[in-house]
Amino acid sequence: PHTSNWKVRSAQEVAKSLTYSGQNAHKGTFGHGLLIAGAKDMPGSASLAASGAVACGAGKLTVQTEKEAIPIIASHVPEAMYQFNPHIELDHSFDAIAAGCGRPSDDKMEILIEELLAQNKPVILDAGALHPRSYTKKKCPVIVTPHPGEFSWMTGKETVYVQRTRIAAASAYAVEHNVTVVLKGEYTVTAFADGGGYVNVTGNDGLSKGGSGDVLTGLILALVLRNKNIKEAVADAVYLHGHCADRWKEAYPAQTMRPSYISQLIAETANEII
Ligand code: NPW
Ligand code: AMP
Ligand code: MG
Repeated sequence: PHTSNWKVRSAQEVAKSLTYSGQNAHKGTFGHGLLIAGAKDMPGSASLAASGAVACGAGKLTVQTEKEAIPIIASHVPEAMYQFNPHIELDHSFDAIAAGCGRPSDDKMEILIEELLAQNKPVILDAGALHPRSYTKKKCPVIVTPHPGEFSWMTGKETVYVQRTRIAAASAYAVEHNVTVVLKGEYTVTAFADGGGYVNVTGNDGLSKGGSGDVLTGLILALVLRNKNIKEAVADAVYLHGHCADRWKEAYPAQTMRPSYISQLIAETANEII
């Protein structure tokens, strides 16, 4: 990759994104997100992602999940609307879509992904929505958010190799497939289709707990809804996610951090940056 196109996202840049607000705003101004996540054995993944999206400014949020999971998720995220019919009308009602947290990577998911890629609103793919695939029929901006294990599976390259070549590996995939890659883990790498990207310097081992990645998906969804500049939106979400954990670690042992705290810490940490 061209190193001149690679940067570290700064707090000042993130602040700009957080203070953006619409004049005469109403909930429609800030976009309607669709989150396809969670199942009866993993309702928490959807709760975590949906809480992240609401805490970070999604105007409206619909969660598509299994029927049995709805009351559980809704008890944590009353702001969201819920849908259990697996056939979703992907008309013009959604402004961005995130899929995969707490979902199996099966044939049903692949069929759904094909439909998602055929519409024109930004799509964020995580966990069960990640798969080795080409994106030849895609008509929309795509953001994939693998951890190194998932990226290894998507690319067929060993996890150790991925970790040794994080920037190069993420960048090569982003350029080849014309997508944005968020390769998670310490120093998360966000690679863009133009060969540039960001290395993130926030975050710590307090995030090394099941559920942290699900929250990140929600933050990305919210900021993509609020900011037309997808590159900025993704980099800002990654920054804020880590920043919340850094604030926690200043006051408490990292191991006491819980993924659900990220959404609660957004307000306080945003205030510091602004
Ligand atoms: P190892 O063996 O630990 O070293 P999976 P998942 C590797 C949902 N969740 N660096 C790891 O390696 C998610 O949304 C639901 C290197 C292992 O091989 C998903 O849908 C929750 N390697 C589903 O569960 C909370 C790394 O990847 C493999 C790595 C499965 O997601 C939890 C594990 O990956 C969870 O979020 C790194 N930094 N990170 C809920 N409350 O409902 C990972 N690996 O098999 O995809 O398992 O990430 O837990
Ligand atoms: P997932 O594996 O999908 O749950 O995602 C884990 C999230 O936590 C990603 O955003 C990682 O970047 C973040 N994370 C986990 N461990 C660390 C760490 N040691 N330092 C920084 N970020 C981390
Ligand atoms: Mg994950």
